[in-house]
Amino acid sequence: MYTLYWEQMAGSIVVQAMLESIGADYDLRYVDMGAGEHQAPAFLKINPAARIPVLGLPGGRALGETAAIVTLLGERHPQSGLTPQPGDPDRAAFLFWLSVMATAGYITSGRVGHPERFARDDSAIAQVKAQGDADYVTFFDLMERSIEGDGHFLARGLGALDFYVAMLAEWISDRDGVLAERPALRKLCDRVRDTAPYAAALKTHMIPAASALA
Ligand SMILES: N[C@@H](CCC(=O)N[C@@H](CS)C(=O)NCC(=O)O)C(=O)O
Repeated sequence: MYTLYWEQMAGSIVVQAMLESIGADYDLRYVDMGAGEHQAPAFLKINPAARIPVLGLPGGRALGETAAIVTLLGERHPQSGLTPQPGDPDRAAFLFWLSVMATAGYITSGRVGHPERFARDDSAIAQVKAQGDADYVTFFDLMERSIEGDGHFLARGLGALDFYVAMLAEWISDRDGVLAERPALRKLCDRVRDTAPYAAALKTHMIPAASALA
């Protein structure tokens, strides 16, 4: 049994979509980041980096960092076909794009969402936000140019990278506008939203929940 520590519209979306796709047994534990629960001692024992998502593994260990979780889940469930396995010719592209999404994508979304954390004083916040917005658009331009498949990131078909990039697109404030100008990305995001695993994950992440740590 896996345990997914999650928060509304957080990076746990891609992990839950993978768990659903795999057909794994898992339970959900909501962490109220607004109340600072990710900074509390109980949670820091689970993830010392104080971040969501975290995946509790069968046997008691826990793993943070979205890219690490995606890679591990893919390796533990190769039959799912969600990630190219070691030795697969697509493995290098998978690792490369996963790393790009985790850095240029996820980290930039943090600058857009919380510019105050990247500014030394209040007067710099607006500039940080403006540059974050511009970098986020640049990231989605890169995604648009790099989609190999027809409605999927890699030509081989639906996989974890599709769940990941579709999740990053959920966080764009002008999602419809950005996707309207990027047809390949829009097709991918539409296809992903139409899949049952991702739709289930998105539904979970849109509904407020009660804390599981309180
Ligand atoms: N590098 C981490 C970033 C995860 C992250 O920043 N998650 C956000 C929620 S989407 C978070 O936990 N933020 C806590 C905070 O901002 O203090 C990953 O890829 O998993």
